[in-house]
Amino acid sequence: MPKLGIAIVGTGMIGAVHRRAALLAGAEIRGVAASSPQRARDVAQAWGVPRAYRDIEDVVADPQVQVVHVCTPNHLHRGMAQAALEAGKHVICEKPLATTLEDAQALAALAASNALVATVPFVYRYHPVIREARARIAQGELGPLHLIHGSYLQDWLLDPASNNWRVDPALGGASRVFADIGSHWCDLVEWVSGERFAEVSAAFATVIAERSTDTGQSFTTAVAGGAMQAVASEDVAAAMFRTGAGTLASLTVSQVSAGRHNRLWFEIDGAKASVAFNQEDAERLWIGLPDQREEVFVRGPGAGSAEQRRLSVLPAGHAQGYAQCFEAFVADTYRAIEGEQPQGLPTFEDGVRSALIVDRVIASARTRAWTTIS
Ligand code: SOE
Repeated sequence: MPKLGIAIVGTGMIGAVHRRAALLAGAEIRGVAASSPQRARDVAQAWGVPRAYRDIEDVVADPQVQVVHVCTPNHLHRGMAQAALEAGKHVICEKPLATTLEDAQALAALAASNALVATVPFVYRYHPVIREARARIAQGELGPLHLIHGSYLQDWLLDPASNNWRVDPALGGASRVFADIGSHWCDLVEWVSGERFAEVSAAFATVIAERSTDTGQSFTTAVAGGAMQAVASEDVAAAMFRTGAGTLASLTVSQVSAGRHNRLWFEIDGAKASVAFNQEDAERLWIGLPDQREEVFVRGPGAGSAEQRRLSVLPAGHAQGYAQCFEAFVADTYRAIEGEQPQGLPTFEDGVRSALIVDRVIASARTRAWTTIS
């Protein structure tokens, strides 16, 4: 079978992650587009790919490209993804799918009407123990749910000398920490628990009032001693949710929590058992049981649910993590393009769901009131 031809638009940290996953999934990278034609030429040379596209029009005019990976700052997602879909290309678009609910809805409608595969990398769904947790909850092992709680904490913006395009609402959108990482937690917890948030009460805080004016190329950039500017997006957020089934949930999100690099954590407590997951220790699923008993399910190809075993590509003890999640997500997207129906593939519909939650979280934080989600 001929290789899928792909283009990567946006060549920062996440563009490089897409590149690696695409190559491992057997695609041929036809070319790249970047923040300037010169950067596109530099990256094309460094990556050894044939084309350095001028802009998105140049990308979508390439008949060899069947899939466009949109890895740009958030405010460009709508225009890039729309151009690709209108040209009949399949799309993987980074999250958040768009900076407004209306834009996300328009993209999902376009993908559906053109019958194209369009996916969003909610990649934490691809940790094998996440599949295990979902299977156990679906089989009723937890019983009716009592409580969902957790946090997603990072520290890469702790230093006021750190800045990034995500901090600027004109580039990242009206919410930063919630749209950037709270969105992952909500997608994951709704998908694992099988329950959907119906209402929310949220609050935002900006705890670092000023940051360096230098936004750098990478999300780890910190520039000491430079000029400072006011911050207009939230560093931390807290949200309470109630699901349609009536289960209460709470979430704390931060990008300024020292020592927490990428700690997405949740616990789901049911009448018969609890499960807990920590993305920084992603090989293990904690299972709490009555009578002071507890168990740990360890990732591996030999046990557990079919999806857990499918995604366990290494023997137990040979740690899998973020990179393998991304690889599995991209490979499943390409399988869907070939006509398969991989389980749990996050699509533009999930991107719309996420945009709806973010929209209602922002509304609740602004009005200081409980707000209906669906
Ligand atoms: C930065 O907060 C970031 O790279 C997010 O944008 C990703 O979605 C998350 O997976 C890791 O952290």
